[in-house]
Amino acid sequence: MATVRLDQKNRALTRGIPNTFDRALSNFFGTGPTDIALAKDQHRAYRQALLAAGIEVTVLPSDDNHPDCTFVEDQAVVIDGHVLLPVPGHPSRVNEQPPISEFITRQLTGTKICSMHGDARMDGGDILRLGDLFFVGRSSRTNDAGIEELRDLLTHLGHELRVIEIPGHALHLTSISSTPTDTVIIAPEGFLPKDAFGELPEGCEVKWMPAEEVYGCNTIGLPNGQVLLAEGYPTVLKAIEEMGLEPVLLDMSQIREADGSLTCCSLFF
Ligand code: CIR
Repeated sequence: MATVRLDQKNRALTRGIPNTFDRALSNFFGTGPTDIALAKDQHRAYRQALLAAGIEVTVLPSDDNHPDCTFVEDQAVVIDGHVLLPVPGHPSRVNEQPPISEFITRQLTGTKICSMHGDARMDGGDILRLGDLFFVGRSSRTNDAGIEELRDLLTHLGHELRVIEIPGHALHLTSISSTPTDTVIIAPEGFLPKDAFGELPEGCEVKWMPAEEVYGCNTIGLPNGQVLLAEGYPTVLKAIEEMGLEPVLLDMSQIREADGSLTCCSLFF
């Protein structure tokens, strides 16, 4: 989701919360969801917010064999209608991909679908797009071989890719940054060096937020001027309001317990 520009956000794929969600991987923001019914309600509210903003939302059935299956962002990289199917960086997540790739392939007929091979590993959550400039996190889930496969696709499309080192106490690049518009990155202090994103195109900027609001830095900007935000991060909320955008606050507490942020739960295509 972090790989499409605002004007490309028309349709979103989501996937329900499985009954095994309490077994989702949880090593960063959370220690594991404890209330699956509440997680399902929070996911429903998330889908509703996208629908209310005029996005066409598809919900794939969840899969109890894959506790992390809700986090569809990691499973496919859609860039300008092209699709890269990564090999997910955690072995337990590899078999989540087939229903997602089948759906995307059916929807985007006639487009180029590339699959990663060999030792390449990548989670879609490590990619961030600012207009036509791309960033990728080198993380515990995304390795150099994966980054080179992404670079091949972006070079073919004429886009620049910059690599950012993700510190060991963060999961993905999108766990610690997002682009609520095509010209602004928001990121927490203390996770990345101040020059991590390099020199940005004219009119673009990074807005730094307090470290304790790291989870709130993952936002979803929408074409209608709304921005989905997690509840409980006042500095991020104020920054979004000061940008003249309309915040839509969502309770993400149980999804956060599984280290999932807002962008992780959808794949725009
Ligand atoms: C995982 O560890 O893979 C999941 N529990 C959370 C994935 C979150 N996805 C994302 O940041 N793009």
